[in-house]
Formats: sequence, C-alpha cells, structure tokens
Amino acid sequence: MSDVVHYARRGRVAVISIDSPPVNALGQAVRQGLLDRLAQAEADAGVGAIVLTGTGKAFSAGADIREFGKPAQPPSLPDVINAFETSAKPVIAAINGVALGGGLELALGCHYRVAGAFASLGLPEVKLGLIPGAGGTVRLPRLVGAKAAIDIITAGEPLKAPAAESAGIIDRIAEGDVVAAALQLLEEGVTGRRTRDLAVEATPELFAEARAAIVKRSRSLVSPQACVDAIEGAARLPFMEALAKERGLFLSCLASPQRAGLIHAFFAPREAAKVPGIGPEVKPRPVAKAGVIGAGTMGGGIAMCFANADIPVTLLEMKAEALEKGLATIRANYEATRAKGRMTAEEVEARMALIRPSLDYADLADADLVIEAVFESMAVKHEVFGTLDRVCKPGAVLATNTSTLDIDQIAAATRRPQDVVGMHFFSPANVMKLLENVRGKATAPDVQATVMEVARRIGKVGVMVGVCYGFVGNRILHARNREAIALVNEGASPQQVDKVLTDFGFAMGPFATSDLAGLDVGWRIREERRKNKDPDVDAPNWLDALAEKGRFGQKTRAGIYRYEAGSRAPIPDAETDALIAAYRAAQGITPRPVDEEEILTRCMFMMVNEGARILDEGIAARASDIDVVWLNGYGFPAFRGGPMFWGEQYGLDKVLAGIDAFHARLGTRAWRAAPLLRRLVAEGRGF
Ligand code: T1G
Repeated sequence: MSDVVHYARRGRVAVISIDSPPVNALGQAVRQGLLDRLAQAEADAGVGAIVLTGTGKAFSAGADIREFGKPAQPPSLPDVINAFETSAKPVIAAINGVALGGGLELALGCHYRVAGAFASLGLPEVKLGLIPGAGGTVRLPRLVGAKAAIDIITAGEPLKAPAAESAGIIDRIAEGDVVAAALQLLEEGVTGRRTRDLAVEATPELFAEARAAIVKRSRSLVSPQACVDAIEGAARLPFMEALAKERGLFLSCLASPQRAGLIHAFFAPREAAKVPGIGPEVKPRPVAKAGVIGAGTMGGGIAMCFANADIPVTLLEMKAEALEKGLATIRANYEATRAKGRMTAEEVEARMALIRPSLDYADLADADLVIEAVFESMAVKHEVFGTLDRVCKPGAVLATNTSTLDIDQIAAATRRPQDVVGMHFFSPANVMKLLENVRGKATAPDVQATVMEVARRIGKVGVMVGVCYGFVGNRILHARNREAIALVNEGASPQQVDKVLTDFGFAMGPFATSDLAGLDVGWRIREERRKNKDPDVDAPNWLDALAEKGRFGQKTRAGIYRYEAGSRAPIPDAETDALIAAYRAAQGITPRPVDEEEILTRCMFMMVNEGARILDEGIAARASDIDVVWLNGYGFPAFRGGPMFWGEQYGLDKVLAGIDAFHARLGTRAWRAAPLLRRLVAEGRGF
C-alpha cells in the first residue's frame, strides 16, 4: 500500500492524507496512492464518509512539475479526481495549507471544501505556460461563475482563504485543525454536492471581451487564450465533453516551447539559491539590524527593502538636506502605495519607524549588515569602507551596491576583506526582484550564505556571482548593447532594433531602455573610463554625441527618441537620425539594409556567447543563474526561459555556426566564440 498517501479511521470516517514532502506534489506515486486509499475507503463497510487532507505546509502544490516533458504515467490526475467526485460516499477536502494547480483541482472534485484560515488557493498553471489540465477550467466556473473563473485562471495568482470563501471556491473557513472541522461538519450531516452537477453562468459576450483584454495584456503568450477557450467549453459543452476539450488544450500547451521556458524560469531561481560549496552546514550570520549609506535613489530603495521585511535599518547620509530629501522620497513611495489601497496609514508609519535617519557613522556600530550605496568612484568607496572598518563591530557584513567597480579593490580598503561582499540591487531597488550578490576573492563562505539568506528575507531573487567588469547582468548588457549600436552604425535604425527585441518579448528594446535609464549615466561612466585610459572603453559614437547635446533621454524629453510632455512613448527623431548619419560619414560607413533576422541573431548570439565566457571564467556557477539574472533584472521574456536557455533551445550548434559566420564577416574580438561553446558543441552537450 502507498507510503505517500496515508489512511486512518476516525470513527465512521476515513481520513486520507497526502504525505509527500516538501509540497505534496501529485506525482505518479501520490496519484496511485490516492486511488488505492479511495478504493480502500469505498470497500470499507464501516466507512460512511471520507476526509481528504495533506500533511505539512501544503494540501498539495499540484502536479509534479518535474514530470512534464516526460512520458505520462497512469493513473492520470483527471481520472483520480473523477473517482473522488463520483464516490458514493461524501468526500470533504480539509485544506490545511497551499492548494495550487492540480491540488486545488483535486479539492474542487471533492463534495465540500473547508480550509484553514492561512490556506492559499489558486490555479497558477498559466505562469508555467499551461492551463489547468485536471478539471480546473470546467469545475471552477461551476462554483464561481465564468467571469470570475476567467479572472482567477488567466491571472494565476493565489487567493487567501477569506477571498476564496467569498468567491465560492471553499464552503467554510476552519479556525484551528481543519480535519477536526471536517469531522465536525460530517457530524452535523454535511454531505456536500458534486461540482459537475452545477451549471455555468456566462454572458454571450464574456469570452470575446476576455480574449480582447488578454491580447492587450499578454500578447505573446499562448496559454491565457487557451484558458478562455477551455472555460468557454465549460459553459457551452456537457461536462465530460468540456473535460475532454480542456485536456486537448492542456496537451497543446504542454507541447509548446513557452511551457519549457516558463518551467525553466520556475526552477532556475530555486537552483540559484543553492550556491555550490555553500551547503546547509555553512550558517548565515544573524542579521537583526541593517545599515545603508547614501539616501539617494538606490540607498532609499534598499532601506525600504529592509523596512518592508521588518528589519530595522539605519540610513546614513553626510548632509542633512540629502537625508531629508531621501526620507521624503521614501515616504512619498509609501504614500503612493497607500493611495493605491495596498497599504494602510498605520503600515506607512510602521515602515517609516523602522528607518532610522542618521548623520553619524557611529550609529552603524551595532549593525549586523551595512550596504554602501554612494557615488560610483573608487576613491569615495575607499573612504567609506575605511571608515566602516573602523566603526563597525567585528563580524558585521560590509556590502557595496556598486554595479561596475572591483569588489576586491574595495575590500582592500579594510582589514577584514573576508567580511566584504557585493550586493548589487536594481533600480527601483524596492521593486526589482533581482539581487546580484558578488563574492570577492576573500569573501568568507558564511558571508556569502548571509547575503543569500538576506535576499530571501527581503523578497529578492538572490544569485551569487564572481567579480568581473559588470558582473553577470551588466557585462552581458554591455555586450548586447554594443552589438545593437554596431547594427545601427551599419544601417539599422534604433526603432528597428527595438521593435525586433520587443517582438521577441522584451517589454522595451535596448535604445528605449537607455533613454529610460538616462544616456548621461553610461556617458559619464565611459568618460570616466576614457579619462583613466581604460583600453576596453569604446571610442565616442553617436550616443555620446546625443549626451553631449544634453539629450539624456526621458528625463530631458529627448535622447535617442523624443517624448511628448507627460508621455513615455518613444517617438523617432530626425535629429538622432542626422547624428547617426554624421557618425557613419565620419567613419566612412555606407549604410546597408539590415533585416530583422540579423538583428535578432546578432543580439541574442552575442548574449549567449558572453554568457558562455562568464561560465568558462567561473563568474556564474550555472547557465541557469545567468538566466535568473536576466529574467529578474533585465526584463528578459520569461516564456523564453532566459538567454542561455534560449540558446540551447535554438541549438548551440546553430548558435556557434552563426557566431563563427559573424566573426568571419565582422572580425571583432567580441565575435570570437567562447571556448566553452565550442567544447559543448563538439561533445554534443548543452549548458
Ligand atoms: N512540482 C514539483 N516540485 C515542486 C512543486 C511542484 N508542483 N512545487 C514546489 N516544488 C519544489 C521546489 O522546486 C522546491 O524544490 C521545493 O518544492 C520547495 O518549493 C494538472 C498542470 C508551493 C508556494 O505552480 O508555487 O498542477 O528547490 O522553494 O517558497 O492542472 O513552490 O527544494 O529542490 O518554492 O515555500 C501548479 C508551484 C503545477 C505551484 C511553496 N502548481 N510551487 O513555495 O518553497 S501545474 C504550481 C509553488 C498543475 C494541473 C497542472 C511554491 C509553493 P527544491 P519552494 P516555498
């Protein structure tokens, strides 16, 4: 008999509980165990009713995602759920924790649902490029109506128990033990009903409206539309036919490359959290108090991350007006959230109270972690870290938010380089999910464990990378953007390049993004590197010419594009075209037509090649870590899985052939194929 599904008798009730840690995923053994235990209860004359529940933190997190893409093994989940629904004995689902995807579908197949107050329930399949494939699109509309079902299923967001009760997904919320509550309900004579016997309410125009809304919201994704098709089937077809239609749509989504990309994007951050060589035996240092130096855009956002995680944080500035300005920006951010109804006035005050303003380094003496977010100059970093070395307690973690400077050089300004680490946040720091943690040569293992744990506590996706110029994210960004500029030099237009990459799935193209970030940021860094005679910095080009004219982008309403007052819509600008033409003439370049295929492959192959170099140098531990950085920090379309995953799906042999062809034609060092790529193709292996 099954050891992942238990059976117990409580009087005349059979209690069936799923026990397959960590999340009671409905893998083959659990599905078979459920059927076996149901048969046991049905055959037991002493049993008058059944309670189905889970052990641990989950009722069930749904289908076992690791099984997707592998040959299906019986019994299928729809068959298991149909068996529970058609049981002659009442079945109550006692939802003890998360009930997601197939887990909720299983509960929807039961005759009555009682949930714990802290349970969360949802059908997140659309986030994996799928649709609910075990009756969710057919049973949920019968309980909540087609409109609400469309909203819940196409969004894929979980609902807390109270919201699930008012929506009609669950029948009751239990205070205390849910199994006891279910037994009590059976005592009271509750028997419930079969969801399949209920009708679906839907207005004729509902589905057309939903499809139109989805095109606007997620134009490139296939599964949201398939969700609406399945729910329309539930409204128009008899129950079993609607189930069959759902299954067909589910299987077509399962076969789509988008599913593969989105499931890769699901597992990759979970893998990234496991830093090779930093096992569970390496204990993070305790972080009960934090400090941030610099109350500018980055510093303020970082301080909010800690306050949002209930970690007291001291915010240090050198000048009172800079401190007041920083605090005012933080309060304005919170007030904006409150105005959207996502925070109360009390919560705003509680967060502000966790941020202690200071003008005195001594206030950082008892901080467990200090993050520096000041101007990007090595001289300034040295001064700050020299001071931190003097004032901070032994064992404090000293972190820098630099995005370009060498962590080892910064650490050299202290007598404790083992306590120095990079914590590279992305703007706006209180919003962007990615935290690129950077280990220096001397960074201690427990310091690495500490910043990965801090990432988890402040709700960030943490990735540990090594030291090189631009770390992982910016290094690949620079390589890609350099190629985008080269394409324009040769004849493409900025808007043509941006369109190819937004059609690919990016929210914005490289040039519109540069205008958003500000052309002055990159220009000043390049000027600083030219002043320091950095051999790798590019010669001035038309982008520098734009910046020299004070065209910094959105903030000056003119950059590569121009912007109408109050609008962020990029408008191609003749002045930019003229500057590009002048640059080409000065370089003796005769522009040529550049097609979309060339634009896409040059930008994407360059990213894959630079990623392979990063792996070769050990700057990233896994190709999927590079994907996590780009998915969570640079808006890489999740359904593509990330640059490295895309390269593998495209075919590394084809990518290598393309790189060699571009190298033969363009001859630049950047187009030399990474040795790792050549090795993998030769050995027929992937990343
Ligand atoms: N299948 C396989 N492994 C899973 C899993 C799943 N459904 N859910 C989690 N894991 C692993 C995860 O990789 C990690 O492994 C460990 O469990 C702990 O997870 C037919 C088609 C439940 C809210 O989309 O949202 O049902 O890294 O680190 O932060 O219609 O996991 O330790 O080796 O995330 O506490 C739909 C996915 C499936 C839910 C817990 N279900 N899971 O979060 O822990 S499709 C989902 C989650 C489906 C049917 C369809 C979260 C969680 P490792 P964790 P957590």
